[in-house]
Formats: sequence, C-alpha cells, structure tokens
Amino acid sequence: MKTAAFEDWKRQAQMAVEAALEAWVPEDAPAGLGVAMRYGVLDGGKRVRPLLVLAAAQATGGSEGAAMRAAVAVELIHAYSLIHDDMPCMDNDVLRRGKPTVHVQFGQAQAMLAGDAMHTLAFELLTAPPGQEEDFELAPALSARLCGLLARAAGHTGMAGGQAIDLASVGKPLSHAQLRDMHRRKTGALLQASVRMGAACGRPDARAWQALSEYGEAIGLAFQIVDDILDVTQESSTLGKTAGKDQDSNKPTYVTVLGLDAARRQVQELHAQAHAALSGSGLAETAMLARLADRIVERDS
Ligand code: GRG
Repeated sequence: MKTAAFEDWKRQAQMAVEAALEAWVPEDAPAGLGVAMRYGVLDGGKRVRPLLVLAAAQATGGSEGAAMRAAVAVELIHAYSLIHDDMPCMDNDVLRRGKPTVHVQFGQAQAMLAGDAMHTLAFELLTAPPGQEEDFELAPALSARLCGLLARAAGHTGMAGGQAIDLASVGKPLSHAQLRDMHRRKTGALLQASVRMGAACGRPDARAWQALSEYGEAIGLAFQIVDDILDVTQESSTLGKTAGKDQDSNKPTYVTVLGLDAARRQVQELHAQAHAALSGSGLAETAMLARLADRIVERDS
C-alpha cells in the first residue's frame, strides 16, 4: 500500500466521520448543552478509533453505513471520556485538542452533562436513528452486538474500571503487570472494541475474529505506552494537551516503571504482534489496518 493511497483513504474517512458527527450531534439540545457537546467532539482529534472501525469493516466486507454508525458511536464515547477525565475531580486539565477544555469553556456542570449526553447518544445511534431512518442500516442482531461490545469496553471491565485504577494509583508503585492491566482497560479496551465493532459489521470467520481481536489488543496497549512516552518527550503545543502531566501528578507510567528504552521496546514488540496477527488473519484487505498500526506507534501527538 502506497503512503499516498493510505493518506487519501484516511483523509476521506476523517471527513466522512466529521460530517456524520456534524449531522448527528444536535446543536439544539436544551440550554446550551448541544453547543457544549459539539465543542467537545467536533473539529479536533485524530479520529483513530473511527478509522479503526472503518478499516476493520473494510477488511471483513462490512457495510459502510453500519460501520459509520459504529465509528461515530465509539468516537462519542471517547470524547465523553476526555471531557470527564479533564474535569477538576479527575485529571484537572485546561487544554485538550489545542483548545480550552469543556469545563473551562462551559463550566463543570455543563461539561458533566455534555459527557453524559454523548455517552447515551452513542448507544442511541447504535439502536435508533435520531430522525434519519433512511440511512439506518443496523439489523437488530448487529445493533445488539455493537452495543454489547461498546458497553463492555466503556464500563467497569474496561475504560471506567481502568480510570478508577488510574485515580487510585497516584503516588503508588505499580508492578509492570498491574500497569499493563490498567492501560489495557483504560485505553486499550476501547481501541480493541473499535476493531471488533468494525469486524462485527462484516463477515469475519472465527480465525479472522480472533486475529483482529489480537491486533486490537496489541495496538490498544501500544497506543497507551506511546502516550506515556510522548508525555515526557513532546511539548504541549505538539500534543494539544498539557505535556509532563503524568510526572506532575505522580502517576505510574511505562516510562516510570520500565524506563524510556524498555517502554520503546515494548511498543516495537506490540507493533510486531499486531502485524503478525494481521498476517495470520486469512483476510486479504488488511492494508489500512496495517498502516494504522504503524501510525499508532510512530505518532508524535
Ligand atoms: C472518564 C470514564 C472515564 C475515562 C477516562 C480516556 C481516559 C479514561 C482518560 C484520558 C486520559 C488520557 C489522555 C489517556 C491517554 C490515552 C488517550 C485516551 C489519549 C487521548 O486519545 P487520542 O490521542 O486523542 O486518540 P484525540 O484527541 O486525538 O482523539
């Protein structure tokens, strides 16, 4: 796959996701809530999770309409988690996606509600169309499957559970195994769910499903280790969020627990595992997933 072809695909997919978010996140939600929701999710972010959904659906022959629903749903969950994570009761951050965080812009109560409303809108999109019946392409069984995958990844077994461990770990030493478990839940689960949700829109056999799950697990963990590395190696202006935050808040990370070189080696190992999983998947169209794995480990923001 030529770089230009991947870049082309990525740009088109990002534009399509932006347009779907524009259409489905309501500006007219009451009392300024819609404005806060749109501020939190539109016009910013790399859209890694939607790209994974769309690439996995493409690899398994999934319908584009169904995959777009899943892509937008997963981005809404991600964006809600960032809004809540940035609030003073959690990470207390003022900069996200190069802009003031949602609670800085709209106040804490509105930020909490914007996150809540985006969380539920994600599941609304997977189960019923907000007034756009004509493009609703999810059969009931697929709808239920996508909801289950997303709920498990976002809830206590995944992201929310990982965040609870994260908050409870400030200033505490964690073993490598405990840190890996926290990262897999907090960040990895939603990235793996993105791949699985895309695959669920297609027709993967058991071998392909297993391979894509392994791919998702590897890139999910790699993504968070890269995040730990970038926190100490990049500037806030490149990241679009506050650099050096983990260190300042005394959080255990792959860099503090293993050191920078070993953290980088872990990323390389996981990258190789992701590619090996794709090679063993029996799927022909995995080029986009392969390039996304490369980008996840090479990224600088
Ligand atoms: C509030 C339930 C709850 C969970 C929050 C996602 C999360 C859990 C915390 C965010 C803290 C954080 C910055 C983790 C690092 C990994 C991560 C999710 C980075 C942000 O994702 P990107 O880089 O962001 O994909 P963009 O802005 O590009 O979408």
